[in-house]
Amino acid sequence: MNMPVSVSVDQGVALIRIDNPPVNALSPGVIDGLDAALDQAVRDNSVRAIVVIGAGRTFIAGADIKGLEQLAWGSDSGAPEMHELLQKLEDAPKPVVMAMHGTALGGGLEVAMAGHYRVAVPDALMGQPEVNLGIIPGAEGTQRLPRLVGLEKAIEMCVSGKPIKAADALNAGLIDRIIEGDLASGAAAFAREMAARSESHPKTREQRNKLPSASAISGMLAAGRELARKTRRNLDAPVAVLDALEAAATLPFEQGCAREREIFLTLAKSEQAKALIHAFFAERGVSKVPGISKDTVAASVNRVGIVGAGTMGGGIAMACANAGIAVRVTDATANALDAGMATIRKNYDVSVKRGRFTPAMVEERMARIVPQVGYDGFGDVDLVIEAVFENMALKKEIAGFVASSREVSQSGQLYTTNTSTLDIDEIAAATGRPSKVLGLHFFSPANVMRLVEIVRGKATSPETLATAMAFAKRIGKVGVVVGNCPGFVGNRMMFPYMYEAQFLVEDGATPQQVDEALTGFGMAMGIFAVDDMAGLDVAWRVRQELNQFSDPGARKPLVADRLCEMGRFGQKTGKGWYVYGDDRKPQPDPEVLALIEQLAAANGIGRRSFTNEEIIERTIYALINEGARVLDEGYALRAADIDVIYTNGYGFPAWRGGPMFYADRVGLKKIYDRVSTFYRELGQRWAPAPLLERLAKDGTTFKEFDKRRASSVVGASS
Ligand code: 3H9
Repeated sequence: MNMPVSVSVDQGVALIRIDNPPVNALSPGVIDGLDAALDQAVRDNSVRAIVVIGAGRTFIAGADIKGLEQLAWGSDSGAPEMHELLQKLEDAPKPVVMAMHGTALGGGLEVAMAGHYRVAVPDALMGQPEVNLGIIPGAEGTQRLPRLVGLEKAIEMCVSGKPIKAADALNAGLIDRIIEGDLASGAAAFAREMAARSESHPKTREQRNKLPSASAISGMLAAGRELARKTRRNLDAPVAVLDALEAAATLPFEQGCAREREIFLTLAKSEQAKALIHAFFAERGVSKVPGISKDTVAASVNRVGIVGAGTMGGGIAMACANAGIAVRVTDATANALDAGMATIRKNYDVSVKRGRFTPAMVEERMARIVPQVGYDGFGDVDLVIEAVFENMALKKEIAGFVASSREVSQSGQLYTTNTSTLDIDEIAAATGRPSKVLGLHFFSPANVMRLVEIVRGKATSPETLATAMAFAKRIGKVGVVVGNCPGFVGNRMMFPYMYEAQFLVEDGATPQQVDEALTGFGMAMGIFAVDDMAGLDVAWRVRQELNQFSDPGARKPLVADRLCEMGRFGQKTGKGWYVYGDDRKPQPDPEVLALIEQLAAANGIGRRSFTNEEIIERTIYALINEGARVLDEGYALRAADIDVIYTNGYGFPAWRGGPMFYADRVGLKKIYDRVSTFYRELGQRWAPAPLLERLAKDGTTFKEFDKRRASSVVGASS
């Protein structure tokens, strides 16, 4: 059996190497192995100094989140107990140097902080990301970090969960030296130097000089709590971590550790931890797609051609340029191109103002984007992304032209379309090489939003799919493979949700009340504010293109079309469901409220008031019911994939895990019962999804369904 921790001794330095792929997580074997290795190194008289290093691509990326998942669901064996190990490291009679590369995160950084010294390669990242999993550091990180970097910096790191780079870590006092070149030998040399310099070595727990004075503590904590509330809305852990940091600044070390442990254990079993850990694994799970294995050859994508310099095309161009990919952007006229490039420039300027990029980084990125009328040079690109507006005839014309013309295309080239709703197979057929075609559905703003739906057509080859998945990853996106149905997964589910919200206002709620109920639930934005931002004309065009209300018996929303006929397209026209002033904040518009009442009266709709709970049930349950259909029909591979789509592309709160995880937590029986009641009261559109009915009656969950379906094929029914 491979031991996860090994020791080798060279010229008086014991090198303790942790080798627990893929990320050297602190499994029980690693913790025990470290403990034994440390004993061995201390006992060995030939050893003067000790270096702890990670094998493979990283130092320790944290506690084993699988263990934390068990803890969240009730098994106490999942909570690593590291107090003894950390104390032993700190009390070691020989200098212990932690040598970091890759990522030293969570428990990884906590181990590192118990060493006497820390060194790192220039591109190493260090952080306490626990709050992103709904917990706080549980291995004394909240007690040692402020002792090394000061309370203010520790607050910033623990609340944001964002890792810092080696240079920042050196400045802050988290590490002692940056090692250029080979880390193991550089760290060993440093260790020898420290052994020769002194008999005693700094113990982090004994340091107090970086902790603030008693009078400064409360101001820092108040600012930290404000930061947590503002930047980590609805999350419990970023607020709770302040209590542990307060203990670090005000209590002796051991008492501070006890306080941290208490908070950690409470949060580790919370609903938010369950949901966020689910979200973590769900996001990693999307790369597991039947038919795609390590052996499926993904072509590398170094040059991209984008058709359309509008909002989507421009955002996609930025996402590519940010990842070092050369981009050609074409549009029909020089004016359209100029406008598109001006928007890209404006967006980059905002990034400079916010400190995300330096002006030099922006120039580098701008230089990667070549605007052009016509298709010169498209013959050399590896991947084409068509991003023109949602019109099938136009999309087919472009697909036919680009894919069949010798000058602008080559046989290995992938052709993709950024349609948000239209039939990929119809577009693929127009190219004459459908195996190289798929949908890449980006979300606006495409340079910011992490989600891309990768739409597999019926002829898409495994290699094409693998290339698209690798490309999405390269440009920093979460690519979720979905099947080809109108609206794919995300938008198909959004339609019933959006229309239910519109029926609710016809029935007596107001757009503002619905939006407030939704943001109160945790959605990043209310659906009416989302509609106004996306442009009401977009959904209007989709309604026509997909002929969404062709069934004469179906209830049709009355207001949205009328708003469009009035030229109220949302934010871009200053008016939509709301009215917008210079601050772009939505304000209720009496004209819209009057219109809603008038249309309801003219159509014999009785109006009444709604509680927020009813609003949530009518909207979120509509989303879940359609999600169950999408899943059952095979357009989504897993319920967890739907969760990834909704938390990354539609503002669904990750701390609720996503709509399907949320449904599991509410209980599918309860959801099914409500859906059935709505079906009786409100009609056909609420027909319970067969899968929801089956799972509810079996007393099981979407999570269980995912486990059972591991070998299904996405898009099987498309
Ligand atoms: C913690 O430390 C609590 C402490 O305070 C102590 C408490 C007592 N555990 O993301 P990738 C797997 S909380 C188990 O695709 P990348 C991951 O599932 C923890 N598994 O790679 C995937 O598996 P698979 C604090 C883990 O290169 C594979 O590794 N630490 C863990 O894009 C590759 O992952 C964090 O929150 C783990 N800790 O990114 C760090 N980490 O191949 C969480 C990864 O089967 N991890 N896996 O799907 C990350 O942020 C990223 O994984 C990392 C690498 C940046 C490390």
